[in-house]
Amino acid sequence: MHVNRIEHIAIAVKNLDESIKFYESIFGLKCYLIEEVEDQKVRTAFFKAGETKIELLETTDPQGAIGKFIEKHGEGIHHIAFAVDDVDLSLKEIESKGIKLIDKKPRPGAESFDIAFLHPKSTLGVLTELCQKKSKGK
Ligand code: CMX
Repeated sequence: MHVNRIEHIAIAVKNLDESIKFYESIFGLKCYLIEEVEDQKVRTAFFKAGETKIELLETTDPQGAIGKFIEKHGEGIHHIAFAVDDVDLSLKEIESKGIKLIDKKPRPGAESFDIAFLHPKSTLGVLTELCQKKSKGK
C-alpha cells in the first residue's frame, strides 16, 4: 500500500456550530463544508489547512462512536486519516500483517470518500482511517 498524504485530522467536539466559529475566529480557517454522515452518526465540518484538512465531528447519537468518545475522553483529537489509492487492497494487506481492522470493507464517508478504520489498540493507540475518493459513477 502507499499513503499519499494525511487527508485529514479529525477532532471530536461537543457543539459543531460553536467549534466552527472557534476555528474561523481563532485560526482564520474557513469552513467550506458541513455534512451529515448517517452511517457514522456524525455531523462534520471541514477546513483546509494547506494540503491537509481538519475535520470537526459532532455526534448525532450519544451511542455513536463520537458520542461514546466524548463521554469517555471529552473533546480532542479523534483520528488521523491517510489517503490511499485503494482502501480495499490496503485493508487486505494490513490485515495480513496482523493488524486488527474495525472495517473489513470500505464504508461511505463524507465528501464522497470510501473510508475504513483500523483498531487503535492495533495502531499504537491512534485510531487510523484509510480513505479513497470514490471513482466517478460509483
Ligand atoms: N482513539 C484512540 N483510542 C480510542 C479511540 C480513539 N478515537 N476511541 C476509543 N479508543 C479506545 C478506548 O479508550 C478503549 O481503550 P481502553 O480499553 O484502554 O479503555 C478502546 O479504544 C475501546 O474503546 P471502547 O470505548 O471500549 O469501545 P468503543 O465502543 O467506543 O469503540 C472504536 C471504539 C474505536 C472501536 C469505535 O469508536 C469505532 O469503531 N470507531 C470507528 C468509526 C468512527 O470513529 N466513526 C466516527 C468518525 C466518522 C467519520 O469521520 O466520518
